[in-house]
Amino acid sequence: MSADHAAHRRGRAPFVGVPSFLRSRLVDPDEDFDADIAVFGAPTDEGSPFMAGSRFGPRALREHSLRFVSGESGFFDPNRGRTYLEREIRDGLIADLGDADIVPTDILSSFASITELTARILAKGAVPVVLGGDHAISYPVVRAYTEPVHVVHFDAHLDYMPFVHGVDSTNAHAFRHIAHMGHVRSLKQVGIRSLRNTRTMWDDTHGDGNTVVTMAAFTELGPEGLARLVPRGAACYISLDVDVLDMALVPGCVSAEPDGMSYAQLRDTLIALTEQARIVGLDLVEVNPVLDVGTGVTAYLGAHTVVEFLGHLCDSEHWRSRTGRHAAGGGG
Ligand SMILES: [Mn+2]
Repeated sequence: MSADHAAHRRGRAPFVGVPSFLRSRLVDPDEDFDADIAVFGAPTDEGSPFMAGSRFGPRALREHSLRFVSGESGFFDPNRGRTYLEREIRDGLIADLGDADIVPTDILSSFASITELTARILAKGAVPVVLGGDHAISYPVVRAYTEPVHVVHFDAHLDYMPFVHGVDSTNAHAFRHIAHMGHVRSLKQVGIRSLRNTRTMWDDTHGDGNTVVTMAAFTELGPEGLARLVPRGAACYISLDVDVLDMALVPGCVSAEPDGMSYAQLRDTLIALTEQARIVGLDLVEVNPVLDVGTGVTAYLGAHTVVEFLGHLCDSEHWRSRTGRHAAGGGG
């Protein structure tokens, strides 16, 4: 039987079967697991004061990730003439842990289960890859770390809203929490440009010693210059709001803004970070399938970003020395 036929027989068409991220093995987090990368969903949008719907993000991202699965192991990049994630997929080094428990109307309990699941993954020595959900979920993820981390936050917005009247858990508050965590060594906020960032947020994040790289500054700095803001070899957590990309690219993102990054700018910056730092986690948030267009391009682009990032992460020098695994080669 041809490989192609076998692939179809095993239900590999993207619209067939139960979707896990990249069709990786589904693992019950309550049971023992061994993986280098642990993907899970944080399907809550109760931190969205405007239009809800990003709770459906993890499911849509998983569905669109299936489009990168073929009868071959890994994905092939024609621009670079080589295959990525070949070994990771063939050897089952990526696991999908399903979703964190979400308790509707009880955001603090949902946050607690997101933190608990992240901590469990870190205890296993795996790198968490978290699919949002709105941007409020980054706070409970980052607080699960115990080692010192540098946080790189891609966004059009500072998400640095003051805590007023006890409101502190929306998607506009996460980075005020994160910046004040003892183990967070630095916070870089990249792609900032929205005219809805307030002067107060701007003054506060600068006052707290964070680095703000506006879109104009990013254009000057470039991907390598940005990556060099993180100390070489340091532990780095990346939080990625899809609205860092230009509005035209993300119709299914409620907070989309003009004058954002091109995909190539974001991709090259993510690659530069995998080469500069030791990546210890990633979240991708604010894909809202309810608002997306019929083709699901925003979910597709979100899945594309995570898949391509993981390909380069697993190919990086830091990753190879961490896992003791060497590049599979994959034809290049
Ligand atoms: Mn944003």
